[in-house]
Amino acid sequence: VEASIPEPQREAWKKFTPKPFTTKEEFGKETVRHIETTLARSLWNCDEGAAYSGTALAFRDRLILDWNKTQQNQTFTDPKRIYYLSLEFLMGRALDNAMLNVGAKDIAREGLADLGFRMEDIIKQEHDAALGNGGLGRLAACFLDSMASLNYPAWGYGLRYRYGIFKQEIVDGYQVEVPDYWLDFNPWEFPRHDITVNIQFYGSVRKWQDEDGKQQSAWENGEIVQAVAYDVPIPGFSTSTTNNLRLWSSKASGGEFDFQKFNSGEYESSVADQQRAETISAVLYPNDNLERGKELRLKQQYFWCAASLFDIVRRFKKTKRSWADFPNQVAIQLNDTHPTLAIPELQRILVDIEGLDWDEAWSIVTKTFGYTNHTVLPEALEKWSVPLMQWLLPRHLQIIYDINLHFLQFVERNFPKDRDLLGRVSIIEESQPKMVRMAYLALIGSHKVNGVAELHSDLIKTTIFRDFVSIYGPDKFTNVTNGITPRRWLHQANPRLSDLIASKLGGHDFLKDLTILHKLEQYVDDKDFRKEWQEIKHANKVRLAKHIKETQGISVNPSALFDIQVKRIHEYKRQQLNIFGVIHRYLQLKSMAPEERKKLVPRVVIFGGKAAPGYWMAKTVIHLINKVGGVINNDKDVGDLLKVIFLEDYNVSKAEIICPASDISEHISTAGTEASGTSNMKFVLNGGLIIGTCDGANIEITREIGESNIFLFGNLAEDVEDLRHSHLYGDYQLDPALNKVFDEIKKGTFGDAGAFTALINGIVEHGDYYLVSDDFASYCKTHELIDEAYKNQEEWLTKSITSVARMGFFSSDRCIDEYAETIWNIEPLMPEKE
Ligand code: CR6
Repeated sequence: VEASIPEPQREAWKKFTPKPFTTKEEFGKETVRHIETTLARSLWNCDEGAAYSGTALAFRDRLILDWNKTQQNQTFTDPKRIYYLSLEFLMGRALDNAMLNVGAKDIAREGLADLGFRMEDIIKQEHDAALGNGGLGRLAACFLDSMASLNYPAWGYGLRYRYGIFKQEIVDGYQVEVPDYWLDFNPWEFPRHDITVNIQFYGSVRKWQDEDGKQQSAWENGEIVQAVAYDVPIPGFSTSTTNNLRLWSSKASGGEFDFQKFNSGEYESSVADQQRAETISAVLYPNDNLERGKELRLKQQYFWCAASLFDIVRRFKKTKRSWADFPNQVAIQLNDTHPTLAIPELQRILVDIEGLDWDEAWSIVTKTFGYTNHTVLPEALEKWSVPLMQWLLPRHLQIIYDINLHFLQFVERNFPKDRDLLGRVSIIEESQPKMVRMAYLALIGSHKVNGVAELHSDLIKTTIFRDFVSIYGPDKFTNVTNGITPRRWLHQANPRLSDLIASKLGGHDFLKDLTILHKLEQYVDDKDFRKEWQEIKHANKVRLAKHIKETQGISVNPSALFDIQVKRIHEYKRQQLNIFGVIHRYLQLKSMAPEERKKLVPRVVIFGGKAAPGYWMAKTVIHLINKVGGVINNDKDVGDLLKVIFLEDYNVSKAEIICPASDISEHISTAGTEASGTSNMKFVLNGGLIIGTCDGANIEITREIGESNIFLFGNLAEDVEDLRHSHLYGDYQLDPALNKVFDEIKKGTFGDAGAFTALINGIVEHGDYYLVSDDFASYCKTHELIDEAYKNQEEWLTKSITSVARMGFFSSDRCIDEYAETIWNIEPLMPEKE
């Protein structure tokens, strides 16, 4: 690689290179310089917002110095890199994370204090980067943190949405969506106007035979949209490795076409073209676990895949290696099926543009890609209509048909005479209209397919991908159980607990090797340690109670049992089971004599989560929770014994306050539906116990922490299908306690009963698909056990400490190391020594 500064001048360059601040004075100087010059503010008008901006810019400068070195080191060493393609990155706030990862939070705190600001207030000024829906997007963010912390040469590729996930407001108990315009001031991104890619849509395919009689194809006459790169530095924890997250933004190409329009007086329509182009990256689709086949979504997917692959191929070509070397230099992980078009796109680049033979190209493609499946829910499996794809991406559709042909021929050779099998595994579903099954394409185009928890990885092999196990054998399938980054979810969210643990384990090394936590078990009987542990939990509950007071105006008692369910609202996650359980508790409480009530354990039941804007049933559940809260919270008979809170606008920064504050959290999906869940890990790592079904990662959490430290209930995944069948064809018996709950709702106790008819009928009339009634009795019983257990605070505390000590497995570092070894075949690249 040629350096742009010639050898003799490099000394001067090095002399002028800025040095990162190391003292509070240097930090203060940098911050004030940014406030005065970059922001054009002065000491007369520096509010907390400006102080945040100045601090963020000072840290950005620091990150970018490390970022430059990391990228340079990668360019010179040219190791195999991993490219993580995800349509969602739910990053949350960046400042606190940057300060902790570079280890300069204390310096900044003192520096800010000298200027008259409190760190806590400054951190709160930042708007969350909320480019994701839920677990899948947050997983991608945890993975970026781990890949940088472990020094893997890794890139994230995504879309730079102008609007992230909507802001949720609750008005009269209903969810209202407000746009999330988050880019007003974003110091964490670097626009790269020099890094652009032209992306084609529509058009036609021209075919011809070249001089050697070889069939050639070219995709022509389409409409061009430009992709512009925005780079976001991702600092590793306690290492100078700073990786890159590249987000693409769409822009009108501004080519001759527009120019012609301009000149011919079609000013308006040329501006309209521009707006249409910018629409591609305008908004994140707000569905979690649901796909709806919208044209704009397919455009987003192709736009992002094509730009990312162009970038990856361009980088590879600079090294002048042979194409056969591509899979030795490049690993691409598909986060769900959203980036599946990258498979036909790479095949197109290799065959149509680079002139490789089909088979040679296909062998490169399949060695390059890995595919992670995140759900077995049928409504979430992506399918795109063939006519739509024919119209938008004509050449890709041909390539997909050719991939399918080769694949089906292979299947036929190995399973002659099994016509049904061919129909079942075909990438093309023979429906009206025909559909492209993206999960099958992703699977066929990858060398490894993984699920995200053991049960889930087993389930995909026996359900949606069953036939493919017969075809390819079991080795193509593997499991990588999800994990979370302990930096954000322990150290940042719960600094006191992190420090207490560090005081026993001789420092914060456990943040880089979470298995070290097991040494905590030695201290489970240490009196002072236990006292401190309990105090920290209480302080975190006080912090959340304060937040509830500030945002909802409701006072809750921090000594009550905090029972929390925060996640997207979805029927399969069963917030309805929870709220029905709350009503059941309320009815019991009301029926007790006042003397009896005094023996009860006071509870605060906290809900939070967004419903997809078009998901009526989920919105009804939010409505019911709010109505129930309105009645119970104002009932004099109840007082402090039961409170029901719906926290508005659940997001990453709120999760950082919520997760450390639970006594119990709820992970109660119908068995076999939640692929993994990751908030279960966050709550347990912060010393909360959980109530859960035998689903997703709950099963492995139980195995690690021990059955006596978790409250499991409900039917098992293996029995779900039979139960559903019996609801429809047997004689169906509604749980009697649940029936009483329904009667109460129908009486109008919680407002207009008609509003909740569909919710009740889904269970009573339409087969109770999610087994709410089947699990109701064991759910309520288990909550009684929780009340009993909570009365014994000493034992509860022992469970809390023991659980945390056994959570080492659930670090996303472990998870990333597993991907690196079993799927990506990549090694860390240590930063150069100073
Ligand atoms: N909705 C799963 O449902 C899992 C995450 C991350 C999900 C959830 O159980 O923890 O992915 N699936 O693997 C999809 O988004 C399709 C999710 O977040």
